[in-house]
Amino acid sequence: MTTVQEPAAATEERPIGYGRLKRKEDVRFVRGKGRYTDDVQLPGMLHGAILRSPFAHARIVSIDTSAAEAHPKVRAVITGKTLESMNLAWVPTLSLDTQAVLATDKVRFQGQEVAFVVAEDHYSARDALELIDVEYEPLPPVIDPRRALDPDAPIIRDDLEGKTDNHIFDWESGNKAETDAVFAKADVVVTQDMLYPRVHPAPMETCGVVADFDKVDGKLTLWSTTQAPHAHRTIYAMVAGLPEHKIRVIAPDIGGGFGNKVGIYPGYVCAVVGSIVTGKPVKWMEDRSENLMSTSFARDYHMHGEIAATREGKILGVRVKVLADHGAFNNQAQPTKYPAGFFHIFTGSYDLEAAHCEVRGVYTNKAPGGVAYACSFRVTEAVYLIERIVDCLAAELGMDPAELRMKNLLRPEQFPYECKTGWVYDSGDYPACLRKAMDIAGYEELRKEQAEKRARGELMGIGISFFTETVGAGPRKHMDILGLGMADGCELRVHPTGKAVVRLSVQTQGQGHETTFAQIIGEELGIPPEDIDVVHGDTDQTPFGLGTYGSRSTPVSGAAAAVVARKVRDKARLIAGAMLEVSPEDLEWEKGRYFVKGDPEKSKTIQEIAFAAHSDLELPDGVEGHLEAQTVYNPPEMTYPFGAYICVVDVDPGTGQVKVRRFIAVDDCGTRINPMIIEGQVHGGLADGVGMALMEFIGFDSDGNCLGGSFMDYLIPTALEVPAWELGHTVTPSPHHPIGAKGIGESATVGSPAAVVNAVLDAIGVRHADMPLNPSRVWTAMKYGSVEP
Ligand code: MCN
Ligand code: CUM
Repeated sequence: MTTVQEPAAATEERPIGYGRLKRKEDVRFVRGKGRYTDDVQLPGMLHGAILRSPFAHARIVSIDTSAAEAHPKVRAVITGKTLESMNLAWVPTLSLDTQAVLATDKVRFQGQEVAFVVAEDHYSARDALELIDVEYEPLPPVIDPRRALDPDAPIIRDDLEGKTDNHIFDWESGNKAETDAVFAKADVVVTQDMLYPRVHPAPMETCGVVADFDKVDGKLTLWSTTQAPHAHRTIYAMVAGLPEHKIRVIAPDIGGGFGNKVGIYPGYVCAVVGSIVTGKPVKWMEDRSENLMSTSFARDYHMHGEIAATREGKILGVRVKVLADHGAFNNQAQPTKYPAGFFHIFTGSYDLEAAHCEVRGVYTNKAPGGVAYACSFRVTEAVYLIERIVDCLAAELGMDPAELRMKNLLRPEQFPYECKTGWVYDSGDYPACLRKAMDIAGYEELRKEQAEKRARGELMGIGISFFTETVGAGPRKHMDILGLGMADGCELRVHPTGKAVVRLSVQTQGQGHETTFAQIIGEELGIPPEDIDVVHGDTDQTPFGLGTYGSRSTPVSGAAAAVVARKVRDKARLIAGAMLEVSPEDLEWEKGRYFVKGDPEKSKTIQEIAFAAHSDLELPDGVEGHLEAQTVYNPPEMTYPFGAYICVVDVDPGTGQVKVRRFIAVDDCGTRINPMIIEGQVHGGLADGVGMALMEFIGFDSDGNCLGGSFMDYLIPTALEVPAWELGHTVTPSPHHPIGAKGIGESATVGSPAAVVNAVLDAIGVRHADMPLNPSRVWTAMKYGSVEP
């Protein structure tokens, strides 16, 4: 079993006891004993497979399933027609659009779901797909979002009544008039177009489900790769018309989510229908290409940025126009009121006078989605935009990019700080954070080295980015998903012997919640973390809450855990008073026990109190037996982690190959619960950032064929492409979070791409080139000074 390391003395590094506790869940993972959706085997279980569209845009003339139905091992073939009869052919999306489960009229992206085969085994189901005869009439596709609103563009969503174009939404934030005024008086205005290309979270485990509908008691049980079991259950209930208590969603172990597992995919609905139709459990697991081609992508933002400043380098304002490619159905996952996610935090970490953004969303013949891949709801795009354009400004002014940032960073005394688009940043010391990163990097020395190398014709680059994140969605008054407020429940029960079980509404996909949530409870109650069982990922066993994404687990559910533990502690005080025959007010808490003020020998440990709570002890009036509590935590505000990143690259002048030589990351996520887990989160996110900056890209040819449909084409970083990370941290607790913690899960993915790109462009002396900066694109940029998207 896990051994608990001695809680070290409280330091800046370790305000929460137990610190670098090894992960409890790894006991099963490192032994191959994890239990994932695909490990679920049920008696009589059948297997589903999906027939997908080869075309990006085509009318369906006919579907002939007779040969597939005649296959000896096939039990059912489901098409859009079958679903229409159940009113399930179209379902609502997380963005209040509709999405086809199986295409009825048209296919609208390559890889769209057309038919679902249920067979006795996985291979027969796949074989039978080839027996389905679909006649398509190809239509011209819309691939380039910049052409989507042309008068002659084909209409993708002719299923929507009265729809005569491919427009989805227009959204704006900030003050246009004030921003224009600031630009009019500025000495310097720099303008830059940039694309944050379409990328994919590509979790190790693809998406899937096992659906088991029990006809006798009418209960549907789903084992599924979901980041939000409770939200999924409610959505299934609303869509399928089943009562919630007749639906159980179980998220077993999950092999990475990164936002890919927030939504409900057509395959899940088909598996449910397959189980209802056949009366047997049905498993559906997608393969790698299906995952890359059809499930939630990320980014795809075409951004036009403008920055205004004085000649001395004081930033005055930022103005942005974004064209957002949302694919064929608007199935972006974000709080309802925010069609561009939290992009409007694009003013970043700087103290400026005015800002304004306009975001326009359009349909194209591509897979739907839009918010995934450790994005903090589009903060990734926002950070990239501001950190790129600040570098463009530095180049224009002939200023060092670190100096320009230092000059404009928010100062500690400005917190809480309301930015020009309305976000209220809770806490931070930005200059100290950047200075720390520069010290670790040896920034001034690096610049000297770079100058020497330049003189010899060697290309070395140094890139900086400073980011502000907003995580912890969110205050109910500001945000909801499909009308569900974003609060999280938590229940804590201390057993008679002082062991405990805590039930969470969030769901880990690898972030280590079974460990860190036990640490939070342990810190509050003095019960060792190994004595605390963390239950999550099963709607029949956990309280309602909206799940894990947007790095909200620590800010919201982590707060709930601290609050519920404090409730238990308050109750334990009353019981300890009865045990010690003193008034509860005369007791003082010290981690793990109550003692009588002025008489520390007279005390009761939390374990003794737990036993007494279940014993024949005479309890004071109004105090029920047992030691347990529950809570629902509605965050008063978002939390604002931040960080300073510095990347050092060498570029081969002959081939354009980029080598990331060093990467320094100083993060501040407030109070740190488990520094080891935080470092793991940061390492992973930095690798993501290097991947996006240099390698990852989902492209399409002019017919809409997806060019990133396998790991041969969609390149993800390995240990070979990344350096040994150099991490540092500062600690600025959140003033409104019970333990001062902010989220960390997406910080590095959000903050790092700009540092890498800034470094490469610094090396080759080009103002801007779009990601991914692979050798051919870097080479082209070196030769021609820019490179087409
Ligand atoms: N933590 C901590 N101290 C803090 C903040 C966090 O010790 N001050 C710990 C937490 O206790 C938790 C982990 O760090 O164990 C991440 O916490 P948090 O920042 O709250 O993020 P979430 O748990 O909500 O995770 C979601 C986030 C998102 S949205 C994506 S995307 C992403 C990420 O996590 N997906 C991941 N990191 C991932 N890591 C893995 N291994 N797999 C994924 O799918
Ligand atoms: Cu936007 S990816 Mo994470 O929030 O699951």
